[in-house]
Amino acid sequence: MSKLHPDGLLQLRTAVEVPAYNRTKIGVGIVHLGVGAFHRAHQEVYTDTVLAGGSTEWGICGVDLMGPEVRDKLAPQEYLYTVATQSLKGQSLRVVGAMQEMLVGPEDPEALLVRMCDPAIRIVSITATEKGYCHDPASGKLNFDHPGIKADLATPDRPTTVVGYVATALRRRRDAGTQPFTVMSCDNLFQNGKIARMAVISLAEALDAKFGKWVSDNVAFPCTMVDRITPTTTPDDIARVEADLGAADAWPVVCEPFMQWVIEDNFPTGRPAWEDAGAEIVADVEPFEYMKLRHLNGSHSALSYLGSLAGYETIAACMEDEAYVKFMRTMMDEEITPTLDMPEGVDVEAYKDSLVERFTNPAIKHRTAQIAMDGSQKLPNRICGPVRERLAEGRSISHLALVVAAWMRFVTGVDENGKSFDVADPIAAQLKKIADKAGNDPAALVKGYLAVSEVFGDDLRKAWPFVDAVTVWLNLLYAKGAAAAVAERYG
Ligand code: CS2
Repeated sequence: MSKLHPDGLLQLRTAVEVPAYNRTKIGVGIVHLGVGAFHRAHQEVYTDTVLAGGSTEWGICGVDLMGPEVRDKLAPQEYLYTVATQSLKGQSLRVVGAMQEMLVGPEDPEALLVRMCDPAIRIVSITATEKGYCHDPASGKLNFDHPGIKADLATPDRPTTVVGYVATALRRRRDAGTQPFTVMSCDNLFQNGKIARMAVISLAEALDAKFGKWVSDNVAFPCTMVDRITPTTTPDDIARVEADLGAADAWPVVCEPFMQWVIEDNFPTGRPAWEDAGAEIVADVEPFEYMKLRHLNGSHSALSYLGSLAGYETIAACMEDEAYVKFMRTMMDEEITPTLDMPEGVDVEAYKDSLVERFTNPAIKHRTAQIAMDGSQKLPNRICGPVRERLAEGRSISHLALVVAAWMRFVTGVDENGKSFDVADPIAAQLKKIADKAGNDPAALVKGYLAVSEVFGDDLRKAWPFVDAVTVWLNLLYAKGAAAAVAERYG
């Protein structure tokens, strides 16, 4: 089988969509930090459509800040790769050509800084996951004890973090008299632009107060809401894509058909016409962020912990359990939707129906273990926010408390059969220590975990209705196991 390559596009199967534009005429206008599967299934696809519409200045330089793996796979393909959209009808394939080049941060930080300082670069976009902003999720402040931030303060010209690269590149651009780029976060963080802004300004100020002020006065950090379910690519996916593509793609991405992108219109130095590709450009992204983060990502986290405990490997497997679906829907209806204030014309009921449908798609093997990762970073946005707001109004938080109890049961690192497993979380060691101290005593576990202030702030451990509800649920999870506990209350 030949390999995916620009010279072989005409030999691909006829049903495959390929870049309908001359890639050699495209200039690079965007540096994207974090070329994970999600970015390649989302922003690259929108940008590819804009390029197919005739734009020539918005090619993407993809950056991996972890290591060379993705670059080494994509470079021989001249950065072409396949997006395989999976539905009940099978898969449809599209070869995306927006990525023009790739750089690997740790391999040559200076080369990346030079690229970021090129005046042609007008946008630096980011998908670094929640933990990539090196902040304390509960307080929303930059964590100056973070090893990456400490390193970037000590040697700013050899950055390691997203925050460090953006700050140093902006400082060099200011010193060279080049206009700053716009910084666009595309992560699942509430007010992601504001978090990115806070992180970059905090580091900039610590480096030099005047520079911090300059960033604050001159750099735009639009907020965005991004959505497309994109599981990690597996060897099976690679084989299936190869069979239908008619060429071997070393690193395709698989995703659901649905995609959505809501972007705050705040790009003083220009942007691609992403609206031509279906993005919604709005003055205020906040209501859309709430709607998506709390309903979709909140439900995802809920199912990932309860599902992992019950041995359900994927979200689609969770959706085969009627009690789990009932729980998800009840939590959204009773405790999440009432926290939203949506603009007129947005049909939240239809949105929730579509979520149930999307999660049920059996062609998407989205592993509960993947979503369960980094819960300490995800819970504050997804679950603790609505809990806090509802407590302040004296409203019920019972379903949300089950998510917190399931997270606590999960991060003990011992499954329902007594088998130990590794918890993937930046504070896994701290979480394990708490579990070791508390043993299997639910009340002691609740007390220990609620004291983790980066997740629960300093207030939730004192909110008695919440503490009690979590304790009742954790007792039930230990007594019956997750599947039976959910069946008992929602079956
Ligand atoms: C998921 C998200 O892994 C997770 O935490 O909830 O990646 C989710 O699939 C995306 O936000 C969907 O747009």
